[in-house]
Amino acid sequence: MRTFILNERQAQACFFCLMVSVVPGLAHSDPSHSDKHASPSHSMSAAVNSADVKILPSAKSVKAGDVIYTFSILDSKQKPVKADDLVIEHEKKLHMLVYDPSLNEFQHVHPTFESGQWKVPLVFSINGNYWIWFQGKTKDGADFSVPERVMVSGGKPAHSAPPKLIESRQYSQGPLQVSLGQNEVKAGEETMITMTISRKDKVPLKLSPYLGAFAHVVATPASGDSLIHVHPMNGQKSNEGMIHTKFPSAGSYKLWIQFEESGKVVTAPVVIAVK
Ligand SMILES: [Cu+2]
Repeated sequence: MRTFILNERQAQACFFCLMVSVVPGLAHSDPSHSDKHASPSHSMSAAVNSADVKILPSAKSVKAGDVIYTFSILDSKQKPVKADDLVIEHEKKLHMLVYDPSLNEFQHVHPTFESGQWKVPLVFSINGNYWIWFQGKTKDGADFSVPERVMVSGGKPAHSAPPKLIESRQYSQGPLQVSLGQNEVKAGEETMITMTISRKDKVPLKLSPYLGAFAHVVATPASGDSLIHVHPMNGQKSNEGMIHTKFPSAGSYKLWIQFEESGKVVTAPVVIAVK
């Protein structure tokens, strides 16, 4: 049992921090930042075996284009999981993170439960054997983060994979800029990386919470086979977030940082080299 001590202001700012890190085959959920922090300490809760939750997709392969992806969820007792069986987290019952093996294509979507089935629209233009992570929390308090694959064909040729990830802690899109702190990040160690959002033009920055958090940060290594999903705490300044997480192994990680600015969701891809 590890305990992280944060100062009181940080802890109060951390209403919704969830960190889930899962390696298939050795599936474990690591909700070191689980949902509510009334006290200024973060403690690890008991590991939840994500492998107990099963995803049954209606198709393992799809044609490129606009797809309605449908699936069922089974709990540890093989019982179908309906919308009522899940707790709302970050404004949604279920979060799906979708990316191709090159880590160039990324979607974060929220399925709905209709007529006994979960469904969600996805858009695929590039071929590849995509990863899909299903993240949610059952009513008994168990966080799950379960991976699936879906093969997309009939679209544009797949990007080469695995990607060569070159460290880049800055991203800009039009006048918007996201910069991460330059501190060294070591495998297996708790780390705090500052993220700063700014605008290069004269327009004032208008940040609003995205799905109940300052930002959503999703990270995966070049292999794509594990996922970290963490919500930065508010930093000292209103345009600053503090990404508190732990990268399990050395190597480069691709991060997709999502936040809302002037009413639009921005996805900022960056790469961190973990020593
Ligand atoms: Cu999130």
